[in-house]
Amino acid sequence: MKIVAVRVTPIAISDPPLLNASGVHEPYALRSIIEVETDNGLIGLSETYGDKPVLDALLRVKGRLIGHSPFDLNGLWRQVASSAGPSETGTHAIELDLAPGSQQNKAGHKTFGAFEVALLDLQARSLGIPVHELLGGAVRRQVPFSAYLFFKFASDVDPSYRPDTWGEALSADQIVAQARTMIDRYGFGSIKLKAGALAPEHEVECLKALKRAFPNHPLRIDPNANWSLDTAIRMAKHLQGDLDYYEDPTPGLEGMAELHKATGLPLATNMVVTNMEEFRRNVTLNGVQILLSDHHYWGGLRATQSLAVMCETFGLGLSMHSNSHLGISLMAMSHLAAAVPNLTYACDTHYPWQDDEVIKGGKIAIENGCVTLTDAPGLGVELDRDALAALHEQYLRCGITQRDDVAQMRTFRPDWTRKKPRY
Ligand code: GKR
Ligand code: MG
Repeated sequence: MKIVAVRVTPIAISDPPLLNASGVHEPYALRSIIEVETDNGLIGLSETYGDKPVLDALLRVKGRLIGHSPFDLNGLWRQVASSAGPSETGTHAIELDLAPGSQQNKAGHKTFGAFEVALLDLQARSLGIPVHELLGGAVRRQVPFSAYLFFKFASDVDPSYRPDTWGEALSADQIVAQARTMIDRYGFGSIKLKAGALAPEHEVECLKALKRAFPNHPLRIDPNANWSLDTAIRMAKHLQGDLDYYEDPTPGLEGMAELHKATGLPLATNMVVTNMEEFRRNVTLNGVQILLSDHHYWGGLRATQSLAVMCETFGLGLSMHSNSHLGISLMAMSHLAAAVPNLTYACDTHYPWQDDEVIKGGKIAIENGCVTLTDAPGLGVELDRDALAALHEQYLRCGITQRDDVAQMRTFRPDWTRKKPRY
C-alpha cells in the first residue's frame, strides 16, 4: 500500500465569543483537514490547527509523503524533520501562550502528529479494524468528557458572530444556567470552568455557585496562568474542598510547585508540562500531579500513549486538553482515550461550542457525557465533501489566518493589554 495523494484543506468554523485569559474568541476558529489517499483507494483522515505556521508546515510535508507506506512512521518523522522551515528552529516564539498548540517550538510534533493520525486511520482501515484496536485495544468503549464552561458575551456583541442560543454568561446565575444546558444536552458528569477572564473573586463565586447547583459533579477551574502566585494561594483558601483539581492557576513550573507546597491541592496542567524535558523537571519539582495531554502537540496518538506510560511510572494522573475542534479530532481523541488504561479523569472538549461539522452524518453524539466507540474501521468517520468545501469557502472569506484573542478583545475594549498574569 503506497500513498498516492495528500490533501490539506484549511477551514474556518464558527466560534462563539468565549472569554479567556488572553481575551475573547474570534467569530471563527481555524482548523486543517488532512486526507491521505493510497493506491488501493483508501483515505485516511486527520484534523489539526489551521493557523498559518502550522498550515505552512503541513503543506511543506505533504508532497514528500507520495510513494511512502502508511505504516512507515519513522519515514514520516524523517520527512517532517527535513522539511522544517527556518522559523521552526527558533525556540520560543509563541502566538498565543495559553494554547500550547500555537507554540512554534512544537512545530515538528504538531506536523508529525497531524499526519500520524491520518496514517493510523489508513493502517486501521486497511486491516478492517478500529484505531483503538490498532493502539492496543479499547479498555473502555465509553470515553467520558466534561462540560467545558466559559464566561461569554452574547453573540450579538458583534454581528460577525453566528447567533447562538447560549446567551451571555458573565454572572454566577448565567454560568449555572450554562452548566445546566450542557448537562441536560450531553449528560456530562464533571464540570470545568474556564477562568482567568474576570476578577478572581467573582470566578471563585461562580465555582461555588456550581458546587451548590451540582454537588455531585467533580469541578475544575482553569485560569490559564492568569493569577499571580499570591492570588492563586488566596483563591485556593476559598476553593479547598470544592475542586477535583486546580488547573494552571499560576504561571511557570516553579510557581505551580510553590502553590502545591503551600496548598496541597492537586494541580493539573496543559501549560507547564508540554514536552518530555518539562516532564522531567516536573518530576524533580513536584509541580503538577495531573497531566492534560493533547495528541495535537504531543506528537500524535502513539507519543501520547508513551506519555501515559510515563505518567503511570511517575504516579501522575492523566486527562486530555482541547481547543476548538470538529469531529475528526474528537474521534482521534476518543480512540486514544479508549486505549489508555490510566486515563484518570474525564477529558476536556470544546465540541459542544461548535455548530459546524465536516463529517458525514453531522455532529458526533455525546450521551451520558461520553463518546461511544464502535468497531467501524479506522477513526470511523467519513468526510462530507460539500461541508468541507463550504467551510473552506468560509476560511477564504473570513480573512483570519492566525488566532488572536487579544486583538479581538481590543475591538470591544481598546485599552485591553497582553498583561500576564493579569490578576
Ligand atoms: O479555547 O479559550 C480557549 C482555551 O483557553 C484554550 O485556548 C486553552 O488552550 O482550553 C485550553 C486550556 O485548557 O488551557
Ligand atoms: Mg488548561
